[in-house]
Amino acid sequence: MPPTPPLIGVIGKTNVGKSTFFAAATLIEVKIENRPFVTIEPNVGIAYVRTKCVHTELGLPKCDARNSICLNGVRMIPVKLMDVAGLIKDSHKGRGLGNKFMDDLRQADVLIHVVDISGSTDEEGRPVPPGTYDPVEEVLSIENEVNEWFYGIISRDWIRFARGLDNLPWDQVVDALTKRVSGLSIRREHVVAALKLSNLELTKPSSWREEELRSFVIKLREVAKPTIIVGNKADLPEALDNIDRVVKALRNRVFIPASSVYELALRKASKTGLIKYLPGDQDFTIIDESKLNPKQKLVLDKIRDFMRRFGGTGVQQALNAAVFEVLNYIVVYPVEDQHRFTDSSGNVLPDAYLVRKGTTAQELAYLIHTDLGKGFLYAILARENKRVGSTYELQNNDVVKVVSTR
Ligand SMILES: Nc1nc2c(ncn2[C@@H]2O[C@H](COP(=O)(O)OP(=O)(O)O)[C@@H](O)[C@H]2O)c(=O)[nH]1
Ligand SMILES: [Mg+2]
Repeated sequence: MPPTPPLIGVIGKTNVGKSTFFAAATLIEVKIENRPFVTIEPNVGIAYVRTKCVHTELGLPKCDARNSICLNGVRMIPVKLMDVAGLIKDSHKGRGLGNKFMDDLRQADVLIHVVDISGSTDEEGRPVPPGTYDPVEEVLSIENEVNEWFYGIISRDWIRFARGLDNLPWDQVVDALTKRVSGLSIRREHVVAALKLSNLELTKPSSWREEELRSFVIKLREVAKPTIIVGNKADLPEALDNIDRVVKALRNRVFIPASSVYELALRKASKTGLIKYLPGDQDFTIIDESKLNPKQKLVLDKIRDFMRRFGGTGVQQALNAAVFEVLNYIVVYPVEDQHRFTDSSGNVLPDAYLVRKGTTAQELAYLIHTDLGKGFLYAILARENKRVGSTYELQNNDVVKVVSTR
């Protein structure tokens, strides 16, 4: 089975622009024919990460993208995006929303935390004059909410659970912990990392004090649901000071200033043919000046100023950062014919797979087809025309043919 695309959860306070971000990120002019997955829930949509299509590097005039889209050499690869119900302070205590929040959140691989960088929504998510509310406070208090949700779930009936582990060897302790959190899409490697980060390796869970359990839960949340921060509404003048402050206060975090309304406007204008713009471009071109009314011109000028300052609107940059920087995914292109870079029907580079860094040639073979994985002999890197074995770790933009007994 082809790789499951990563699921990005958009979280944040009410009224910060989550739905606008979601609408912008999921609006694209070309639809994929052969959809790798369907939308099952209303708040889940398809967004795309942007990469340079490898066909340009290979000197080919074009490709026949099938599981993704190639627009003038820009390969847009689908990912799932979820607009998670809004959080406010203390919502883990049952204020505002029920368990829907956690039901959504547990499925996510990575989180985009949208904050109102203009400071125009208070801690309850009510509109206030820009510059009133402190976005640093917002980041910390909402993350604390998420941590409290996790703590609430994991700590339930903890003492009895922990005592049951007392006589088990360490490996089985880790297995039991993994099982306990598996409903939150947390994997064994996350548990192992969190135990290490909280200095609780080889200790008896029944001996942990509350603060140790808390520390474990927070580290677990950090590694299993890594989070980038999007400073939305960066188009408002009050945002500038706040951006500096957030960057200073949260130095080691991935932070991207953005304007979701600008990105939405650009994608709409591109769809109706007013401008030429691909998501993530640093600029756009007006197709026919005479078709624009004065108001549209003014808006586009403002958007252009913003993009010059920030290198884009920030929306596509955030999606890319979540998948490539935080989750460490790479792109690989499976082919059948390593000389023509095609599948068996002659389509050039039809599929671009998003896989975790560290994925091996044989694991890729399994993703293409179970039989291909079982009968794996070797793989050929098409660009280098080089043979590699089953444990070869794939590199970004590898074009790979698998040779198998089946
Ligand atoms: N200035 C500005 N306003 C925005 C931006 N994104 C969203 N908004 C506005 O913020 C309000 C709340 O947006 P919405 O997407 O519904 O927020 P949600 O409650 O987090 O889903 C709406 O009035 C949006 O038009 C942005 O990038 N810039
Ligand atoms: Mg919303």
